[in-house]
Amino acid sequence: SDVTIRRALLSVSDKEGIVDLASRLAKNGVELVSTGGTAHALREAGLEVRDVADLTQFPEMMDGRVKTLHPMVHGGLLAVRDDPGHTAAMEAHGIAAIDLVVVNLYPFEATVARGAERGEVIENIDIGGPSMVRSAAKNHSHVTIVTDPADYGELGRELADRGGATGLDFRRRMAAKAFAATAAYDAAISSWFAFSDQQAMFPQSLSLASHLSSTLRYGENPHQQAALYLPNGPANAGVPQARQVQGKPLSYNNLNDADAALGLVAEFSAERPCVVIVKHANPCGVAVADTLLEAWQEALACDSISAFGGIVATNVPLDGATARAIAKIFTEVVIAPGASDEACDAFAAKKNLRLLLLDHLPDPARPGLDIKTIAGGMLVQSRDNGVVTEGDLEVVTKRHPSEREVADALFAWKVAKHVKSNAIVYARDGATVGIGAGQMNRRDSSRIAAERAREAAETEGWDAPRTTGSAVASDAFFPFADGLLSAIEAGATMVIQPGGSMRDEDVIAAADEAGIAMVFTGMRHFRH
Ligand code: 93A
Repeated sequence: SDVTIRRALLSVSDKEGIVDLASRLAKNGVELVSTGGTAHALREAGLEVRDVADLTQFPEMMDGRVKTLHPMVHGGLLAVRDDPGHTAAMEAHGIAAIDLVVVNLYPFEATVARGAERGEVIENIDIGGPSMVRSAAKNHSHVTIVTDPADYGELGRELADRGGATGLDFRRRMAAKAFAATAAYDAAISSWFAFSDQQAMFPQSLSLASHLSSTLRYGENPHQQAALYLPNGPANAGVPQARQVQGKPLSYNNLNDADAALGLVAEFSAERPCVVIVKHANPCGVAVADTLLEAWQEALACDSISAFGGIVATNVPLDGATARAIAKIFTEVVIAPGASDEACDAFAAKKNLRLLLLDHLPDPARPGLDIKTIAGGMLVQSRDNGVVTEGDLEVVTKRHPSEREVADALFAWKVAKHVKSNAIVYARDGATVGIGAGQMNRRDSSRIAAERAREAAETEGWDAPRTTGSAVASDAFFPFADGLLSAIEAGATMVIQPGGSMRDEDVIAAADEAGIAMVFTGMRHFRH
């Protein structure tokens, strides 16, 4: 099954290593055939090359769009060498066999990535290249196809070992790689067509192709298998890589929770230290304060029961005092943009605690994709990178909110964006005081959040739950006044919500009657 290479067609966009490879082939007495640019590069290196145009008796035409799309090329690639019908056709038309094809394609993704205009992107859709790749790969019983400069070395060794021939194993492996390359190439093109008008989806959509990064011990449950995949190409740009400094390997749930915690804490500017505690992918305590230690204490006070076994994220580097306080309760993961030596020492005794450090926090406004699988397919959407600022707020009640209420409302709103729907978040003085997550109706989320605040007051020995005088955020509009009424009952004096319900008037009337302030954001933050 060894096939001796007598004639090779070289046509590469990435010219790296091609001269070395061609010299080697020439020394073995292989006839070299090439397209314009490649032929030029080889001649410059002093090699003897035959132009494809000479083989086809047609000039390269239409700005190179038609160079190798010709029966003299594809006949030479596709002919089954031991089929009498095929060899008769070769003889009748003067078609000579091509034994080796070295092709790499027009740089479509790189052209898109550098922001080229539509016309230039289209011109970089390679047609002739993939056709040769597919012809050669299909006929790998007789033809060798190499598409990746990283494989030139192995091709050289194969030829050396087998006296100028390649073995079937090698050809089959390279053919598999070749079809993977053309499949990925076409996937990139189709993504570009689908999303080139949507800034947020593209070019991230090109990078749905990913590679296995590591296998995990198990998935969400021990009977499920799991692995971490990372996108190929530029999708990771701007997202910092976390380094694990200590602790057991990260589990599937750890990674999921740490991502949720990091995503939320990154919403808060480093001007004020912020702590986020996450459990089961929902925040159970979030606070900003003058010091990181205070922020930790306030975040913990929101729901110290749920914080047990939680994931903690900070928006500023960890200091010793905060690390010692965190280390007092059982914590699965701590993730932070750096930690002092003192902080690292505080965690060192907790062998199981996984400490993850980053150089900087990810930009919450970055574009990107959200992917989830459904039976038989997957759903892809652009990330929820929407941000609401004070200028976006529309006051809809008679009473206008105070400055403190607005600050608490915007804080609660940021948190609510990261809470599973239906999300209700009470906040006061820069700390969450009650969080209701993942309920099927908004009134239940409201009640649970208020109940949490009552329990916290009992645990901490406060006179009253901290929902008194709080701002409350709802991730989507209140469809009825009842959800709002339970928030008023809990003592909220300010409401922030998207608005847009058919019954907005009822809801506004209920707010006015209670004398509270309410603002509409005009943006919804469902999260499922
Ligand atoms: O424009 S094409 O789609 N039409 C062709 O017939 C064709 N043949 C080879 N592109 C074609 N190629 C591509 O040209 C190859 O895939 C390779 O990327 C490139 C090499 O051109 P040159 O040797 O002129 O640099």
